[in-house]
Formats: sequence, structure tokens, C-alpha cells
Amino acid sequence: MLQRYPTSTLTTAHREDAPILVTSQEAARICRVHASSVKRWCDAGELPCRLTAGGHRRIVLEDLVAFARHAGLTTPLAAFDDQLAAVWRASSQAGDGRFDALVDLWFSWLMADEPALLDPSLGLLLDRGLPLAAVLDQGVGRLMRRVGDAWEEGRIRIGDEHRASEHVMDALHALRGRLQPGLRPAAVLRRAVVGAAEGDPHHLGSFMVRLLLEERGLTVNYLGANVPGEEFAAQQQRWGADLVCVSFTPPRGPADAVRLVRSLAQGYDPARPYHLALGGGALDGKVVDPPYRPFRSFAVLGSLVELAAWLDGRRDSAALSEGAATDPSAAESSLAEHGYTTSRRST
Ligand code: B12
Repeated sequence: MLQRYPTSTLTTAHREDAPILVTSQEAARICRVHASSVKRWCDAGELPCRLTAGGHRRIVLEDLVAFARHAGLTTPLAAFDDQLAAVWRASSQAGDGRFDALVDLWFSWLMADEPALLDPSLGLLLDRGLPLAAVLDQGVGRLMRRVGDAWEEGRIRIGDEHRASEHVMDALHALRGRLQPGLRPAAVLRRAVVGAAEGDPHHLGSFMVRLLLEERGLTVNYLGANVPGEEFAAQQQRWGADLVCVSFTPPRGPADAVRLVRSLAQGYDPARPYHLALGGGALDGKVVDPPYRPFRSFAVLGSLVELAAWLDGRRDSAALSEGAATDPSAAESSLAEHGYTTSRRST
């Protein structure tokens, strides 16, 4: 299903060769200035613009980029040169929930070993108002699955997969530098411990969780790949974190998640309570449902968009929902019996 994001000002040219026109609002957003400045520049003739029949200003994208360069304004648009139109059109489609063209473009950059535009392209999406969680899920997540498919089908070598992963990790680090943490501080959750499950060398997913939490104003103790289960508990206690997020990528699976939850439940200290959220491609659709959940709340989430909604619900609710705590010994035997269920579950 296509998802439309609140980017009503996105302007998509209908013909490939037609000039791309942007509104003054959108020009202001991507140049990080006030719309009144753009209108002033237009009216003074410094920034060429045309008027619609209704009298609204429209600016040719190339003119905007030239002006921004000349005026020393910071915008990711300045990076794209001859790829400007392609990037703009692809990101307009992403604004309508269609990421295919953008993922195609990104994949071609990675395969050509030209990753420099990946970071400004991510920055442009955020500047155009797309939510970070959607950009990561539908953009970067799909890009990585495309890389994995290409490897599985023998179209790229293992070295290409490694190279692509490193480039994407670099772009995510750069994106982290672009985020403005604390803009929307989480009123309830303050600190999180985040990492990838034991034995899991894949940590792009947990890194993306980190970005999302930091964007919401949380402080994150980031543990990276292959974190021993008991270490999540030790770090939570050490830093007094009120949230622990763990990512599972194949070949890890739900049984690994059950093992982790069991070990965290055993060592849980009610004096230092926390929420537990699990996610990642290995848990998609097959979700852990342990009977003993002493945590303040426990959620298995299928995407970063779900994580964002879960966090925002937590932030907005006055009273936190308490996780269902049952008798630990009964829970232990029950865990052993049940292992995990295949139903999606979040509390
Ligand atoms: C990149 C990659 C690697 C990189 C990892 C680099 C890194 N720094 O992370 C490297 C090259 C190191 C690697 C190694 C291996 N990999 Co690998 N890898 C991948 C690849 C291409 C992408 C993984 C990825 O980053 N996905 C993007 C993540 C972010 O997506 P996601 O997990 O679906 O998560 C999304 C959501 O669930 C959410 N999310 C993630 N975590 C969390 C956590 C929480 C709390 C929440 C709320 C949400 C959330 O965010 C994401 C965005 O939407 C996949 C292909 C694929 N289809 O996934 C193969 C893949 C996972 N790898 C695979 C394999 C087999 C391996 C290796 C065993 C062999 C190999 N190919 O080299 C080794 C591992 C060796 C070992 N010691 O175990 C297989 C697994 C197959 C299986 N079913 O067992 C896959 C599926 C490739 C394939 N098609 O065969 N790999």
C-alpha cells in the first residue's frame, strides 16, 4: 500500500524534460531559510521566479541551486550537479511513498563505488519533510535488501556486498551529524541501550534504531554488533537506561530472541526498571511472546515506523503501561514449553 507523507508542497514535474518548479515554501525549507526571505529575493529579482495564474511564485530548481550557491546557503541540493533532476524526481516519488526510483539510483551509486551522493540524498528527503523512520525503513532498509538479493542471485560478489554495507554505514554516520537531536525531546524516555543480538554481525538495523532514538532526544549507549545477552542487562544497569532495543538479523531467529528475553527477565532488577523492544528482519512476522515479562513494557516491532509510533505513544501517555509480570518460576517453565509464538505482539 502506498503511504503518502505530509509533503503536500512536493512538486513533481509531469514530463521528464519539463523544468522542475518548486514553491517558495519548499525553496525555503530546502535552503533552511524563512519563506519570507525567498519571497523577498524573488520580488527583488535576485532569485528568478515565475508566477502561476493564481499569483503564486514558482522557482526553477536549477535557478534555486545556482542562487543558493551564490548566496552561500546550506542545502543538500548543491551536491547533485547533473543528477539533480533525477534525484529530485526520485525523492518526490518517495514523498508519495514510492521509493523504487530512489533505491534504484542509490543502488547504482553503490555499484559504481560512488557513494558520495548518498548522504545528501538522505538529507534532502528529511529537508523535504519525510519522516526519518520511513526514510530508513523504505529507503535504506530496502536498499540493503536489494544488495542482499543481488548477492544471493550471484549478480554481485561478496566484496561488493561488504563495500556497499560500508558505504551505507558511512552515510548513516553522516546522517547522524545532520540530525538535530532534542528537537522533539521524549518526555518519558531519556536513555537507551541499543545493539545487535549475540552472534549477529549485522548492525545497520540497530544503528538506524539509534538514529531514531537520538532524533527524539534520547541519549543512546550504542553497543554495535554481536552483543552478549547479559551485556545488554549490564549496560542498562550501568547507565540507568529506561529502554533497551535489540536487533535480530538472519540467520538469527525468534529462538535467539526468546533466549535473550529469558536471560533479561531472569536478571531484571525492579529497582531499575526499563522497557524492552526487539526488532529486525529475523523477527518479521514470527514474534516472541514470552509469558514472563517483568519489563515496564515489552514490544516486538516490525519496523522503525512502528518503533516511532510506539515511542510517541509512550511519550504522550501520562501513565506508562506496565508489562505483564507473572510469577518468575512459572514463567520459566512456561517459556521452555512455549518457546515462541508466531503472532505479532506488542504491549
Ligand atoms: C549487509 C549484510 C551483511 C554485512 C553486515 C554489515 C553490517 N555492518 O551490518 C556483512 C557483509 C558483514 C554480512 C555478513 C554475513 N551475512 Co549478511 N547480509 C547483509 C544484507 C545484505 C543486509 C542486512 C541489513 O543491513 N539489512 C537492513 C536491515 C536494517 O533491515 P532489517 O534487518 O530488515 O531491519 C529493518 C527493520 O526490521 C528495523 N529494525 C532492525 N532492527 C531493529 C530493532 C528494533 C528494536 C526495531 C524496533 C526495529 C528494527 O529496521 C530495519 C529497516 O526497516 C542482508 C540481506 C537482507 N535481505 O537483509 C544479508 C543477510 C542477512 N546476510 C546473510 C548471511 C548468510 C551472512 C553471512 C552468514 C554470510 C555472508 N553473506 O557473508 C555473514 C555473517 C557471518 C556471521 N558471522 O554470522 C543472509 C542471511 C540468510 C539466512 N536466512 O540465514 C542474508 C539475508 C543475505 C542472503 N540473502 O542470503 N552481511
